Amino acid sequence: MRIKSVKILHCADLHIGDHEGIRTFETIISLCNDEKPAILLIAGDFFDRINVSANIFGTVISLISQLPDTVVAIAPGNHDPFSADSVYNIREWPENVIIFRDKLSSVILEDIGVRLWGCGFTSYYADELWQTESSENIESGDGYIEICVMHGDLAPQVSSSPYNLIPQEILKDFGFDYVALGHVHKRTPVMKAGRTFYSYSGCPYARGFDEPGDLGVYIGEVGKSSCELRFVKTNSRRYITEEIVIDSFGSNLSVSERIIDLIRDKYPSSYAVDRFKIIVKGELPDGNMPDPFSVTDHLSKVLSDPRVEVKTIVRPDYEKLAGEGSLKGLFLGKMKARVESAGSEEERELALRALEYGLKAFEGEVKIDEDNVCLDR
Ligand SMILES: [Mn+2]
Repeated sequence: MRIKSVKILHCADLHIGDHEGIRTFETIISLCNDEKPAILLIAGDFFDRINVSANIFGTVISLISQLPDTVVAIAPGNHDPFSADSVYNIREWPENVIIFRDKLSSVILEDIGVRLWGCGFTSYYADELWQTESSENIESGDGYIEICVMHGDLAPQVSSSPYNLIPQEILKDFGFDYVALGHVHKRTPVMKAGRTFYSYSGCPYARGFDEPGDLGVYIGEVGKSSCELRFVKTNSRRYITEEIVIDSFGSNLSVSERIIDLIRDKYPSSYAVDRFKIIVKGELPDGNMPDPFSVTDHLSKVLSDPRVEVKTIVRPDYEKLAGEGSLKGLFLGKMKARVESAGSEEERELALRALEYGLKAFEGEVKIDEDNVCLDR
């Protein structure tokens, strides 16, 4: 029997635990309804934790039941290990769902010519799950398309990890055609080692500003030594960090209006749904600094739950400061030279910041956490 290729959808790290995770899984299921992959690969951290409410589990099962003809293969991760008390063990799953557990094992999907491999965390940490129970040779030459799903850290990107550290050799030498990986939330391109294609699909929606840009899943055809996958976006909103540099400060309202103009210009069709973190920078005369709370309030009228960080620097008035006491004057002279001889923007910023704190120290104003000017709420 020879089947040329099989259509798959590879997703990972949904961390289902709230509405946003469920909503994203709905999007993935509706993609499956349109695209009709033979296998839906879920490469771990499907749930955010092992305790899943009956309500969430019921919703997940009713979504999966929309795909009776799709094999749903789950490789539990470090957030949702297949432990005795996990949702994988204590609940009833539909027949088309395969849940891998412990070391690498395989099932043959005769109809579609696939030997499906997978392993699964059984506790929060795992070692060498990629090893097979038996020392069977994976590439047995019988013509099946060898697809593997697993959760873990990939060497040599990391050199040690308590999360199923996967050596490069298993990608190169095990004879898989495609390895669907989960755990790393940042998507990688589809890469190749030896004759094996592999990728991290990344998390399919953002949960914070450390997960910027468009996020989604991989869909396409995998065959013997062939792999045609494309990225499909599934997130409804992006997390975007923007910097704005100001050189004068009139009022909180005017700064806010400048920010809103910038955002509307740059993201005309999505600014109302995307989430923004705005970093306000620039050199301003002493005593002139936007108030992050006030700016946030203004922005909230247009943006959804914006965050504002004010990182402006005091522009020193050397002339005004020149007549100060001797020690302070000495400090001022030295720091002025530092600022003026700075070789880069970063160095200049650092010198100005040091000058600002130094002058405050003379006034007895420096407190612990002085640089914590971020408004994070
Ligand atoms: Mn993980």
